[in-house]
Amino acid sequence: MNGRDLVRSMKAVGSAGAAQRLRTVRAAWRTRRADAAGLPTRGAERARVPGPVQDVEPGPGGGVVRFSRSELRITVAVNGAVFWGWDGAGPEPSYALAGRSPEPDPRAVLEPDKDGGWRVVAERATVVVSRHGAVEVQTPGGVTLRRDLPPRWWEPVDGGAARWMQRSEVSADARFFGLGGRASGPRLRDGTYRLWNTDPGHAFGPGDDPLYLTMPVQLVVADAATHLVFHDTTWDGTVTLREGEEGAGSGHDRPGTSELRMSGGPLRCWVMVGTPARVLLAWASLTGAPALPPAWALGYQHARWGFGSEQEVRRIVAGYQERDLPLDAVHLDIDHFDEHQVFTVDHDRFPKLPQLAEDLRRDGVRLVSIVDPAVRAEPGNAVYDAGTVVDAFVRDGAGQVVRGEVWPGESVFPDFTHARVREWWGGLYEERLGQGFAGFWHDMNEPTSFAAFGETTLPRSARHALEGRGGDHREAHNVYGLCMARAAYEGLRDLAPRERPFVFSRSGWAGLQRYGGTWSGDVATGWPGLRASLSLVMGLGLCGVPYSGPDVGGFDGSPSPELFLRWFQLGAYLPLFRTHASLRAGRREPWEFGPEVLEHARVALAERRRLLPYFMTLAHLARRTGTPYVRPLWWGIPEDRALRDCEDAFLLGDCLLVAPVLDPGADRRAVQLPRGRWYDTATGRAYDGPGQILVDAPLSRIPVLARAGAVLPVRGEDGGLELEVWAPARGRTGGGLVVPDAGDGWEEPEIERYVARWQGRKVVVEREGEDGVSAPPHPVRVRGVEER
Ligand code: NBV
Repeated sequence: MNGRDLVRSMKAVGSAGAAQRLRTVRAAWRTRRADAAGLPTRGAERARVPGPVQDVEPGPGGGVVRFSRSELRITVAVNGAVFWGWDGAGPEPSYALAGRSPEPDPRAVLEPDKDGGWRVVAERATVVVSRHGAVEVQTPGGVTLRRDLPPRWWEPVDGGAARWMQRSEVSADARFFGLGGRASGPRLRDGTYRLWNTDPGHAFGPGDDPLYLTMPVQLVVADAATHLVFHDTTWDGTVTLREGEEGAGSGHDRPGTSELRMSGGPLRCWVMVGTPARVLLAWASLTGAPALPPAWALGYQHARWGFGSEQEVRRIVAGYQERDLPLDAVHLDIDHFDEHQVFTVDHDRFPKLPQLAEDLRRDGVRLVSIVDPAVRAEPGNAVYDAGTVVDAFVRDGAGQVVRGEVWPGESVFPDFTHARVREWWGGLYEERLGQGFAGFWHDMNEPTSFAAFGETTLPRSARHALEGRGGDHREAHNVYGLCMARAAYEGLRDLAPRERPFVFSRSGWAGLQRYGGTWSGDVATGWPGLRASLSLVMGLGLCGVPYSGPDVGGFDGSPSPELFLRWFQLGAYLPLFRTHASLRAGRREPWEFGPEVLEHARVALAERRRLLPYFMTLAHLARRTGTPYVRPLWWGIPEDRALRDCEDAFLLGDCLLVAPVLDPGADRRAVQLPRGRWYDTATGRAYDGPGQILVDAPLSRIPVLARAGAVLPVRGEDGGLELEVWAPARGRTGGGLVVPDAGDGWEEPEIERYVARWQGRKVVVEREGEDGVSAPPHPVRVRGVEER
């Protein structure tokens, strides 16, 4: 947060502003002093490269290759993922991994390669190590996907963390995606991206980097194959990407490059090779299955910073009800806390919160609570007192509890990298459950601590438990939000074992999906912000975090009716569909933008509700396969170059292609179609891909196309499940999966599998089971036959 932004947000908190501003100056000085005393000074450094190969030691799944000044450990795991670590680094400990690292694949062996190098041949990839420590990943057919040049370290002469650099080349046609939530993607253009979770301190647009949730995960899509590379290091760093060029200078290809520079931490990585689906499956098997949200969290949710009082919440909810607009959850922001203190309630403005929750619940509306990690440092604050007793708060190098400045004033920060602290914090959600909250929204957990100058986070020298290993904030910063999410998730599993926890978190790291999802944070109101929303959701999905969505309408200011509507229409097709805005922003209720917007928003809401069983099925499939609900158009056909470059549309599951309107004044738009037949769901008109088409996009709707042959579960008018079937192309068959979910709980529903085919002039749908085919147990509606 820079000075101007700080002043702006201070204004937002009102009269506390002046005193708080002073405290942010004090906090900044304290950080500076703590770091001066607690961090090693950067003195002389010695550069190092691996040097020439000396010998090897084969081991399970690969082995160790020794160089004169380093050693490289390579292991191919049973899930097909390849691990390698320099300087003896192994896969554990790791905050990203879901459990122990996967077993080595006994079939993979280290064997000599040409020119004194070595290689490990595995089923899905071959890893070739050169004599000087370059590491190449090849497809089983021998095409090079990635070539890492020998790494380089700079070691402080008087000890301490070495910084390092890893330069890699990818094929000239490759495109980069990932690196967590990036506003300028999803295709990552040439530039430098920082790996340090950061609250930008103002409403952000596509030019802002980094944001709240970064991770060193690159998904690289190329003709020969897709690969995901994960550098398992939590420290601060940068990635500089440069796309390659085919037929550059004198007809030769110029490879794409990635240069990773880290300020510390182990140099180790995982690589997965295959189709996008296989790669994400391997990634989920490594870092954990995405948590399954309760069904209501796939509905429509409404939030606001500054709802003010119980009456206002009731008024807003009544506004939805009177207009017959579906609403599934309302979120309460920090203003419902007593003076912004986490796990408290302002009883003047919210005197009967459990009653409010119960009344809303009766109408099918859940309450969600914001949870900030910063605890007001004041004896008498119950969380502070209890946390002090269990020694929960982060200390500095001299052993003093670190104090920062956040919404509740001078604050302390739980050290979520300690199991005991997580357990204590997880137990605090009991108070929230008692108030009637059903879901949790983690904010400010980069972590953010206001500062008049310098970084708006904890001092880098602050000490953390790091699961008993001990270390400082340089290492713990990026996993702070991840560990907080873990604390909540595990606490909620204990406190309400029959319900699926619903947690979404602003910050996080690789593996966040195990505990919940995320959202855009404070995306700027404006057309660029709308585009950034989609970029974030797609990019995060490709990093294994499938549940997310933006602040529909943007966080600040007031969107034009048109912008609000277009955002709302996009949001209706994203996993987290939530309107939200800042204290000072204009309203975001759909009726605040005039009757026309209201009617069109109503259609979007109805469609979202109708698609709920489909969203639920996608959530189950994400959990089982790691495949995100929202996928780039190239998902099934990564070799289609035109799709690879298309960023303004997406696939929602296998069945739908959604083409949001991202520009003002549009009443039609171009859509890049993947191969096969697609129906415009509004008109029933069929189009054959691949190719570009122009479709109508009147203010009343955004174009949504259905894949020929698709079978998708929808909610019928009576609330029951129905199958919507889109006629396969003649001579072809189609099908789809349905996971009938009970809405909450842990029961494993059986996946239903359907096939659709032509029988004479009719399309028939059958359920395929273990003992043959049968008629579907749900009503079927076939579309795309008569309309053509
Ligand atoms: O808690 C207030 C806001 C919240 O509404 C928003 O969604 C978060 O991203 N919060 C940030 C803190 C204040 C930001 C200026």
